[in-house]
Amino acid sequence: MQAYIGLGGNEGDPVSNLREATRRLSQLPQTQLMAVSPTYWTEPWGSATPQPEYLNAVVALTTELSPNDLLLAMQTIENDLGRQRGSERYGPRTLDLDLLVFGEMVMDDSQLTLPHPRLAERAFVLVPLCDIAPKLAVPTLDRVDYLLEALDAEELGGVRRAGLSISPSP
Ligand code: A4P
Ligand code: MG
Repeated sequence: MQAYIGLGGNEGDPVSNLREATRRLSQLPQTQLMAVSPTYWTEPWGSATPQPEYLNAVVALTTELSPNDLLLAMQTIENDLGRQRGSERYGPRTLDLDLLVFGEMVMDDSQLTLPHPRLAERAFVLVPLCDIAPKLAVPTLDRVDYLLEALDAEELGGVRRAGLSISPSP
């Protein structure tokens, strides 16, 4: 199955954390790394208290893992890279991995909602996703390039190309 994962971080050393997360994702069993987007510095979304900019990117995987097993593996990587789950919703974090799209899957259980519920509102997700999968039809929504076109200028303004590679070295 084709899976798209959003990576974000704004604490510690986000460049190194996103790089290490990409390397770890590429080494999961029954999984291949298919694409890595450019990185972007992005304004914090959704938080009332000031916090540093995020580094965001999106990767594409092909995997035989189930979506719930992939989510568990993603949470292990978050924890290993120093993620503390604080009380503040949308608060700062060393690494956040969100499962954006998993094939055609549409689901909503206590662990996992697919597609990711806030995907269509977020330039920090849609801009890098559009770099690697512009024509992807997001289940129940629309093509990625159309979703991005529908965002307003203010949301898009908070996202700028970082030019930092997080691809694992060959
Ligand atoms: N969960 C359900 N569906 C999913 C999914 N598709 N992918 C559950 C990942 N997790 C999913 O996540 C909370 C619970 O969501 C998990 O237990 C999982 O079972 P979490 O990572 O523990 O907590 P969180 O990330 O703090 O919460 P939340 O509400 O998921 O936050 P978001 O939506 O991930 O937002 N601003 C910028 N510029 N860039 C960012 O990357 N990220 C966030 C986090 C806020 N603001 C940001 C950014
Ligand atoms: Mg999250």
